[in-house]
Amino acid sequence: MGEQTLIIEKYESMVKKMTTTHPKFAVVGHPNKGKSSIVSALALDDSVQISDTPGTTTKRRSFPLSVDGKVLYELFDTPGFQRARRVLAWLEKHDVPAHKKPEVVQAFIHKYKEDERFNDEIELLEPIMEGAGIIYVVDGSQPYGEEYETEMEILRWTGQPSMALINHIDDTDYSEEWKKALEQYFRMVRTYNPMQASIEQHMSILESIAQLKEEWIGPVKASIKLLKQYKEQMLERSASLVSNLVYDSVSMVEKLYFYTQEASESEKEKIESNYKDRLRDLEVSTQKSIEEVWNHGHLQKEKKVLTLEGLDLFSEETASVFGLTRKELIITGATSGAVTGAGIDLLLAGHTLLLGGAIGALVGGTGAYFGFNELSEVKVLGQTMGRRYLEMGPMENRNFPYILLGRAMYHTMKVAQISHAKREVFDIEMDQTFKDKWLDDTSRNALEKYHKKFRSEKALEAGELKEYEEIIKRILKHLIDA
Ligand SMILES: Nc1nc2c(ncn2[C@@H]2O[C@H](COP(=O)(O)OP(=O)(O)O)[C@@H](O)[C@H]2O)c(=O)[nH]1
Ligand SMILES: [Mg+2]
Repeated sequence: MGEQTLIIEKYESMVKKMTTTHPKFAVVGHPNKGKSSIVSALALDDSVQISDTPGTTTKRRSFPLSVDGKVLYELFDTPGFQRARRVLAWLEKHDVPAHKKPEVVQAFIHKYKEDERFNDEIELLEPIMEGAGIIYVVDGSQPYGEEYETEMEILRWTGQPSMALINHIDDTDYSEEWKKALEQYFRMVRTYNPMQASIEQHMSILESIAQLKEEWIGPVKASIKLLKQYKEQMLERSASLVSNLVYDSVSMVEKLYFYTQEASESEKEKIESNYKDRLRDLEVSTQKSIEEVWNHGHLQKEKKVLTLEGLDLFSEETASVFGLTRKELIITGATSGAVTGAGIDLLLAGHTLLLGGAIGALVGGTGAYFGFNELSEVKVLGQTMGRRYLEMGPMENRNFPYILLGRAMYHTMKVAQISHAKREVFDIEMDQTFKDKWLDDTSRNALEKYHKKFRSEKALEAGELKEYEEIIKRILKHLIDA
């Protein structure tokens, strides 16, 4: 795997490194049709200004996508057309042959550059006349209308290679009429939804874009290759973060010194709450790092939308959504040798016995089960007076690593799939069947061996965490690509 890192940089800091050869695209169209959303999705950049208010963008802004400081391509977010009729009327006053039309557009820019009235048109035409390909964005959920022809006609005057993207702001579909009209002006017409944009869709749009200009085929193909590597890299980094989270949490040991004869109840409560807080902090910081890996740093800063804060790590509801049910927990115990003798008889006797009181009897008797709130015993350690301490950890609850993993997998999957164009609050609708999607018997058996090692207080052998990471990566890949 290559060591390239993909960096989203501000235009100002990129300027020096930019060559003039990379492909450039100006995303243009009517106000409020999703231009900025498309730029955000294609540049993997969640800092693009997206707004319900038409006319939010008044200056064009550049969003280069770069790997290792080398720009793959550059997108321009532009203001929407405002005075298309006036502009076209001016252009049409010049009766010139087709190959001279771009010069007339240049002349228009030159003449009205300082004129406030044409600010938006100048801002959008300039990058095009400097060589950017045109991506014309329309909203396929609104009917087609002749007023768009003025804009499309102006774009034709520029002589630059162009394509149209049909976006759908809501569910109504007028794309058939749009296609018929757009095909008269653009060689390529594609449908693209910036809100659902997956990396696959992204690559497929890039494939089309490459066709616009022969000299772009090479660089765009190279971009596609790098983006694939980049996605693999994001997956690897996520798997590594998740693995470390589980290892650090399960093996964590919290100590609390006390200086009296016996530890007080409040000291026992204190160590338990310290222990839980550290586990929660670990989870929160891992989530944050994963969001950064997938370039969702801004979303996190503006609104805490991607965390799973509503669902406490230690609640029973969380356990049932992300981890195992009591029944499954006992089965895990059995496969890892924790439930023996009478426990196994009960287990084999059939499901009904595992319900209600039988569970209490079974788990109480064997000691294999800790309630969701019981994580690890508080031990009193230390011999010399005045240096005694309470100790909690490593994690003895066998259910816990699965809960933690389930939450981490769910969070990573959502972060990996959310489009960079999304701005509204991200809804973590709990799906009671989520655990079935990631945890089958094979994975559980593969994982259990490592969880046992993590809580054993023995040092890990070389490569052991890496093996665990591979299993996590495989599961994550499956979830994200599904
Ligand atoms: N549901 C939905 N909303 C969209 C979509 N594209 C854009 N929007 C919304 O439409 C509004 C205008 O989008 P924006 O990208 O700022 O349009 P621009 O003015 O053309 O740059 C914003 O509120 C977006 O969130 C889409 O595909 N689906
Ligand atoms: Mg905009």
